[in-house]
Order: sequence, then C-alpha cells, then structure tokens
Amino acid sequence: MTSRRNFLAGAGAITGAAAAAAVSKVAMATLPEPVIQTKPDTMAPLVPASGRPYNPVVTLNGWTLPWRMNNGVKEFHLVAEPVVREMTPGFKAHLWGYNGQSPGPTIEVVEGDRVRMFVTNKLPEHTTIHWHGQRLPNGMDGVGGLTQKHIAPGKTFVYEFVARRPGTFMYHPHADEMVQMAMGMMGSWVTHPKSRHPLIDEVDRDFVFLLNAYDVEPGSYTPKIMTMLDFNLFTFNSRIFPGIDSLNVRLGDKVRIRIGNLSMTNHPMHLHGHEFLVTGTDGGPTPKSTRWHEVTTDVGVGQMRQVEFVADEPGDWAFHCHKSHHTMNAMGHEVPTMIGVDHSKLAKQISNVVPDYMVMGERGMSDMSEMEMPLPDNTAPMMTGTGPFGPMEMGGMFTLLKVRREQKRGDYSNPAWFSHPQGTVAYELQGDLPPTTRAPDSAPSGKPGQPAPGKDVEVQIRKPSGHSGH
Ligand SMILES: [Cu+2]
Repeated sequence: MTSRRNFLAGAGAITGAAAAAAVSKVAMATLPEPVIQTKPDTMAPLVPASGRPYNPVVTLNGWTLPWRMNNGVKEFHLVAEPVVREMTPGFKAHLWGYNGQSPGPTIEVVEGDRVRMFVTNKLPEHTTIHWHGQRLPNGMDGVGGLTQKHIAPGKTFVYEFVARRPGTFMYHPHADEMVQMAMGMMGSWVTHPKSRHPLIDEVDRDFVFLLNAYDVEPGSYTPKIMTMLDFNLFTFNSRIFPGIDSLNVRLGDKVRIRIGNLSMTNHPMHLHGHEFLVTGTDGGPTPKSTRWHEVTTDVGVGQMRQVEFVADEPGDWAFHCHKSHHTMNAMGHEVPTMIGVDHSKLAKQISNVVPDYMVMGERGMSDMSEMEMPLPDNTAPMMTGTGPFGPMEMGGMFTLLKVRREQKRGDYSNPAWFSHPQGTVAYELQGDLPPTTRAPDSAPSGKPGQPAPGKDVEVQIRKPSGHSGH
C-alpha cells in the first residue's frame, strides 16, 4: 500500500476522510479509503503491489484506481461526484465523474479475481453503475429499477462479482443516463488474462482511453445535457487537442491501444505511418482468422476496440478520429463557408460602421488558427496547436504517436519534436513552373460543349445555413 500511496501522493491525489465525509463513521470502518485524483495528467502505470501480477495499462490523461486486498477480495471505492475537468490548458469544464475526475479511474483486475466495488453517491441525484460487458450475476448489472434500487444521494452500495473473462470493458451509470453520461460519468475497466492466453499477446505498451463528447458553449462551464447530436467538444478521456497527451513509445515496441466509445456517434480512429490489427472487441479477443491490417477502425457507440501494432517507423505520427468535425474545438460554428468569396470591398464598407468586422474563412479556415481572434474566457480555439513547422489547425479527438529510438523501456515521458533525417521532409520546389498543358474541349473523356476544368471556371462554395448533426 505504501508504494501506491507514494505513487499517488506525488501526483496530486488526496486520500482519507475528507473525500468520504458523507459516509457515516460506522460505514467508514468497512470502506476502503477513496483515492481522489485532482490532476488530468497521464499517470505512470500502477504496478500491482498485491494480488496476481500483470502488465499494467496506461490511461491517457488518467490513472488506475488503487485497491485493497480483503481476504482475497479486491476492494475498490468509487465516489460519484461533481468534478472540475481541465479539458485543455485554459479551459475547465464542470462535469460529473468519479474520484475527482471525468472519466473516472481505470479499474484493472485479473481474470478470476473476486472484485468488490463500493460506490458512494455524492451527486445531487440518484445513480447506479453498470459494468459494461462483464459476465456477472444479474443483480450486479447496475440497471436502476430493473436489477437494483437506485443509489440515493449520500448512500453507498456494494457490487461484488468475479471478473470472469479477460478483455477491455467500461463502466457508466444506468440511471438518468442521458444526463449522467452527457456530464462525463464513465470509466475504463481492463481484465488482464490470468496466464498466457493464445489470443492475447504480451505488449511493451498498453494504452486505454474513452471517446466522449460534450456540448459546452464557449465561455460557459457546464455541458448542455439535452444535446443529442450537435456536440461541440469531441474528446479522448474528456480532453481535447492540444490538451491530450501523446502516446510516447520506443522504436520497435509492440503497442496495444484500447478504445471505448461512450459518445452518441461512431468515431473512425485513424493511425498514421503504421498498420494495426483489431485484436479485441467488447466480446473479448478476436479469433486470429478474423484479423486483418487496417489504418482506420470504426469504434461504434457503446463499443470497444483494441488495436495492436509494432511501432517500427520513427516520427511524430497523427492519431485521430477521421471525422473532420471531430478534430476541431468549440465555436459558434453556424458559419457559412466563404471559400472563394471575395469580401474585401464589402468588408471595408462594413468596417466603416463596425470597426472590428472581419470575414472568416475567406481563404479556407486555416486563417482562423493564425488570426488572434478574441476568445471568451474559458474556451479553446477551434483550430489550434503549433508543431515544429507551424500551426497544426487541429482540435478535439487528435493526438500523436511519438516513436523514438532513444525512448527508454518503460519511459512514458514526452520527447521533443521528431528530428527528421536530412532529405526526408517534403520541400518547396524552387524555380519556375513549366507551362500547364490541358486537354482540349473536345477530348474524348470530356463532354462536348462543356469547358475543360480549370478554364474560365470560377468555383464558389457557400453553405448559407449553419450545420448540425456533424
Ligand atoms: Cu469522431
């Protein structure tokens, strides 16, 4: 226990009575101390100090909950409570979560472990926890009203079951779900195999995170819980780029990434520079005959995907959701597309009346990341982040896989930008361009009577209405 306490003490954790004040002293005697985390950093893997050994995971911008062994039972204490989550530096959201953060801590156990979960409710309304994907007695499944009474504010419930199969799972309320999940109540659960498993490879780095989405108006703090489709913050573990830590690995490492989706839409997760195999789903490890190489895998709502690859290409590789609206941050983006529309005259006239007037997106939206637009307090720029070559124009569900020869085994620290070997970076062509030759109008492939592309054609795009639904 000492090593775990030390590990967490260095990381902004608070243990003890303060966090459990709502629970009576008698109850406290039988409850493990809740461990509370106050920082959104990616914490070092929690090496098990008791119970069967395993190779721990690293939770992206998160942590693993320490436990107590009690007569062979692993006891965890989750506290459902309001939390403040820094989504990216300069932007904090008021969410609901567990033990000080949203998402809650990752639970790590070993196949065959008997697990006892104490769940204390410090929310203003009742809750439950559903252990998404687990085989367990029906009465431990956490569906409020159906399989148990709700956990009233101030009360503590106990769940107990055996972690019967290895894999990646999630936990979340099954009570006032629309509100409680929109507010960030969720966490990851990893059950490690008890011995070598024919379908589960040992890996050097094992990452886990959840996909979730929020609707927080710029300048405000609390998500709008009625939103069904038009979310404006797409997050990995309730963080948005550039607040999401990179996945830092050593050249040649075998890497596993476990991704769960508890948002309201699917997210095609795309990795640059490598091909991966989908080695597991919510149902457990996939049969080898079903695995093929991909660079994008769709993670559907309520699903989990586990991908594996050998990090054998050094560099800073993008890893992101492939829906382009999910790699940008909040903005009142009821904005028409103005590409190709020259407003210079109009803008000048308007600015005589409205001195601050500015047209957005005249040359595409990249101007947005260069203009120093005044932002309301407590929000993040829509397209942001600066790389070694300039603005990255990203946000939301975007991070980097950093593959380095110099990274030490077990070192998760963030290395400097990749230093490219000479002659391996795209470069600008010097000198004059040769004249362009175009096919004539009557070219067999063209339709007669229509001008060839590029000739006397002016393309203007303007979407007059705002968009919704992403
Ligand atoms: Cu997405």
